[in-house]
Amino acid sequence: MSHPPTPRLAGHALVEALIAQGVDTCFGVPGESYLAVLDGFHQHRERIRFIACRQEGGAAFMADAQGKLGGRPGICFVTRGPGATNASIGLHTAFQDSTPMVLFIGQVAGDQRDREAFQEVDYRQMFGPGTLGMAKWVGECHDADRLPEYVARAFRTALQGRPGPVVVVLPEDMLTRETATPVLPRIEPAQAWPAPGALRELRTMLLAAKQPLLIAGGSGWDAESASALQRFAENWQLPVGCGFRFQDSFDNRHPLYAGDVGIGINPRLAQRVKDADLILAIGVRLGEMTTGGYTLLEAPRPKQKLVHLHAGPEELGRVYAADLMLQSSLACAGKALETLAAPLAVPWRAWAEAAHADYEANHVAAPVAPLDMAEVVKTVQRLAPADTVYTNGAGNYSGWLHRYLRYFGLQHHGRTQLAPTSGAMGYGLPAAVAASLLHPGRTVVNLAGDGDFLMNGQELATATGYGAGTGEGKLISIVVDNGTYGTIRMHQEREYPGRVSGSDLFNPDFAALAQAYGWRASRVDATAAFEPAFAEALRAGEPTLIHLKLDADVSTSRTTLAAIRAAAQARDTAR
Ligand SMILES: Cc1ncc(C[n+]2csc(CCOP(=O)(O)OP(=O)(O)O)c2C)c(N)n1
Repeated sequence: MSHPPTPRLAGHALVEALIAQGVDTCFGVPGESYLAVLDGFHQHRERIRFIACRQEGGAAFMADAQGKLGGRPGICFVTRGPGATNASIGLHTAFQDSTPMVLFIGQVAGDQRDREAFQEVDYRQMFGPGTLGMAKWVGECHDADRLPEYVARAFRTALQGRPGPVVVVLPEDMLTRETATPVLPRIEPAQAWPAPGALRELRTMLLAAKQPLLIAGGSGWDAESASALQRFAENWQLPVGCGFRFQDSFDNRHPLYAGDVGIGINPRLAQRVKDADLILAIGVRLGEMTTGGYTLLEAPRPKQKLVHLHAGPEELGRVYAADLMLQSSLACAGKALETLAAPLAVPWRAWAEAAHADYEANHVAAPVAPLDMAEVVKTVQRLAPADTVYTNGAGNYSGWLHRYLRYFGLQHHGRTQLAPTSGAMGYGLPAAVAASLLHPGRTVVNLAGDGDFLMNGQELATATGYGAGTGEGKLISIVVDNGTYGTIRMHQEREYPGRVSGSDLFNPDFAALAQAYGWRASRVDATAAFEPAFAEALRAGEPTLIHLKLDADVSTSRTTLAAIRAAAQARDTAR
């Protein structure tokens, strides 16, 4: 019979509960509201580490990256009011990405509650499920003996159904109480399998289809289920697209791959989505970015027949009245789908081949001088190891990555695309730092815009401080400096041509800035200089920033600001 632990601080018990859940790394910014937890990290420093970040937004993005990479909740600790408000961007991002994550927030002592005490905020109001889109659950633990129960519930809620972020609020006086409470065992989420009747119906719909298209995505896949999904696609010869910023859900090198269904979608794929007679949306949310603003699939009743498989019942039918809805964990989905017996031949072979040919044709780019971003991305992929993790935030620069990088499918190296479907600027650098610290043997490449980068540039210090990118795996940040919030400038030229307002940027010397943080750095103005700079970064013993100077007129992988402005002016003159 095991004996209950000897009494220890609740803050220590909390750290022990995390260790029992398999956590070995937490991200955060310290605060006086949870000193007892920090003391717990000291107590158990052989088994768990606390990475001190430079801003809670960066810390929360790191936890999101941890959740995406490991499939278990990423862990972030922040202090009350100012810390929690800074961290909120990571919570929102994790919610939109369905990333399992637990945000622990230090709280004012119980006997000070509801006085608007120093930095007091009511997190159930602020982040509660009623806020829609911030957290799946907010718990506030007032009883030290019940801390393991709260941790277990937090992990279960973050993982089960549609994964997502949860918040656990920790009143300061609770954390300093003594407790002999035992920790609870590691949580494994209950898995939902698609119902057999629904699978039979799906087979009937497939047999009746002429031009089907599968769109894969979402969070909760494992390698086995991702392989099984590929076999399902192969058995039925289904062309496969990937949802916005879930481009690693299906192997982009596969002859059935059709491209990504996101911002900057290949226009031929957009047309194919519209022309399909059956859409199988497997695991992916049918959000604004994956549906072309609810136009590729008309809301609420698309012209195409729609099958939607998702882990969360609340997502099924939220917008679209699908013809068939299947609730299933993604770890089960592929395995269930591959059991559907396919006919010997399908009538859509040419359709599937054309879909892949369109994808390949979209890789061919007209050369751009002096700096060709398509070549930059292709060079990165050619030189970087196959299991490289790629990260980005928001901005037009990400369009080159999305269009020209081939992601290899989850069964090969797990998640290799860390990118926010929420379009949160500032995500990429902290996500890259986290990936590098969690997987020191893997190379991590971040592509950032100049606006995007400086939203969390301070996390360069976290990387240096903890030795990221100094081992076998390299850490490389490529900053695309066009001197403008280019995405906004593009929209301005489209809506209000020639009237630039609020989108020009003053920039530091990014290379000098990185060097001041202890990074190596180089500056590249022309395509030919990129390959040697990147090759050097792959050999280096420290993390490297490559500062790219890009003409602001090179707006996207498809058009220029001048062309957008001219079209808008012609439109306005014709009015
Ligand atoms: C946190 C946040 N603030 C504002 C925005 C709105 N926004 C979207 S893209 C963008 C500009 C991005 O500029 P940059 O990083 O320089 O990339 P570029 O578009 O020039 O390639 C802005 C301001 C956002 N998505 N996220």
